[in-house]
Amino acid sequence: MSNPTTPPVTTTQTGTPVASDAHSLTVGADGATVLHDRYLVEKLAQFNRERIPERIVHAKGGGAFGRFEATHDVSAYTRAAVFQPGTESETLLRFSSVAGEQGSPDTWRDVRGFSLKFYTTEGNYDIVGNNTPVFFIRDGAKFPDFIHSQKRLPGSGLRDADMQWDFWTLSPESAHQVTYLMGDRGLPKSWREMQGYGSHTYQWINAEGERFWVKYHFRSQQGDLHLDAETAEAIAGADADFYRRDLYEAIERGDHPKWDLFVQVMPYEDAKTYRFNPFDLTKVWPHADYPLIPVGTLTLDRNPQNFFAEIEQAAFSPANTVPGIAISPDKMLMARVFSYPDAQRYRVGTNYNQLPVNAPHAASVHNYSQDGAARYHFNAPSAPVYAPNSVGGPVASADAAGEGGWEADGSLVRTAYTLRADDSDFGQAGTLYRDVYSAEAKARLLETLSGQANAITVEAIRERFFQYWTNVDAGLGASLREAYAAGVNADAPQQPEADEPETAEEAAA
Ligand code: HDE
Repeated sequence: MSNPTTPPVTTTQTGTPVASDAHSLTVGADGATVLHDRYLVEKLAQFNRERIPERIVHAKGGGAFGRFEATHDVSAYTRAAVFQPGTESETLLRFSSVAGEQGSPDTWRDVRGFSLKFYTTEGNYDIVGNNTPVFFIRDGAKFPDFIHSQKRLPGSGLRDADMQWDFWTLSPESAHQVTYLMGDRGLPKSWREMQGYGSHTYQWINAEGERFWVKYHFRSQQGDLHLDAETAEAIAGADADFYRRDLYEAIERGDHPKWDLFVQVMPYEDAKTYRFNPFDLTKVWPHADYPLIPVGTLTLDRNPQNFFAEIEQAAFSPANTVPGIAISPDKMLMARVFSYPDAQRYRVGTNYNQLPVNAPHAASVHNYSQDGAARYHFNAPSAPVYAPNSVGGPVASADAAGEGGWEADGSLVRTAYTLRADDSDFGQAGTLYRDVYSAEAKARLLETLSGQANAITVEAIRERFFQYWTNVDAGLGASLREAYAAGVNADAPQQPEADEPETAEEAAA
């Protein structure tokens, strides 16, 4: 730091002192500005390039650094160093809303992102999940269409209930997640007071090479709390950055939020005969079949020093796995493994993984990749640029990689997952509504959905909306129809009785 009494001289980006912070170089005090004012040109050009494309989804967010401590022994299921008992790893967690743009209010109803990076000794491991255990669709091919329907109309630039419900009601696999979204999970009280999930099924591999299927659950020690719709709406107007501010201020005052990590573990062979497809991202695994097993605790204790460098440029990806952890045959997950690094090469740049926030902190990089825009780190000039080589360059190792996998065979087809006995689009949504939601939560859901019914303007979509909720729960569907009919009748203009006087003058006449 410089001494405040003698600040440094302002310089150009190449370190040359500049003559003025406030005056352009002009021909006389009142004359034209000249193009060779290199500092003016540099300053304005740099400013024009301050923004990078916002994330196409999850644009608005915030995050903090912390640590994960593995407190329990799950070595029977995974060899991953990060989950061996007693291990502590540095972490970065980013929270986000899905549909809103960078400046959108934090408290609009939405699913919330929960993106976690572990800087492990075996490379970076990312769990990029949400505050819900399921998702709206089960094939990545539908993702751009789904997101288009949640974002804005091409002409007016407005968000639109008709297209949201058109998509959802034509995609019945969305029912479980929409039941979460329209319920209390859609309006968390803060990022600190919500749960996190890996959502997908992942694979764990132990030191003996045995494989297991797992689901991640992060339980907030602060509780799982929500805002009521009216409060959320008021906050959206008063403080668009409500969640971002809450997290930042909590950490600044030393109130460090914590989550306990649990996993559900399914033996590898069970997946073949389980009563529904355990890789279908629209389903949860009942805890009665696969109970929660504790793994460790995550604590956030350090705010970023620079929001842009460390949060905006942070790149999370389900492709970032480590030895002992792999993906599963979930079509959504396989699409994501392509999509995230692709988005990040575009959004941040080819060498995004060299940035301090994305580079490994506890492992080192050895490979043959080179060059590309904004390359910062490079190999020693004596290092070979190709493999195989006979001069000591890095050599890949299947043992070190500890990759997972599964058996697969069949023709190339474009079709839905094979249906099993208990596979249904609406079953688990109905269970969530009937058996998990309290009476108060049910009442709040009914009110939210009644508002949605009113926001839909196309009759055929509204009819499908009623049918969709009837499929989730017949009673809920009937209550919604009733509430809507009552509202329509209440809103209908009241006709005065034909022969009743309308005004005092008429009455007197
Ligand atoms: Fe994402 N998603 N997603 N998503 N997603 C992105 O990645 C995508 C999905 C989630 O804090 C993007 O770098 C596809 C499920 C979070 O930086 C993009 C599919 C879940 C974040 C992308 C999904 C998520 C993202 C935007 C269907 C929860 C914020 C820019 C196959 C389990 C990450 C970027 C952060 C971000 C694509 C579905 C969560 C475009 C194609 C399911 C939390 O790559």
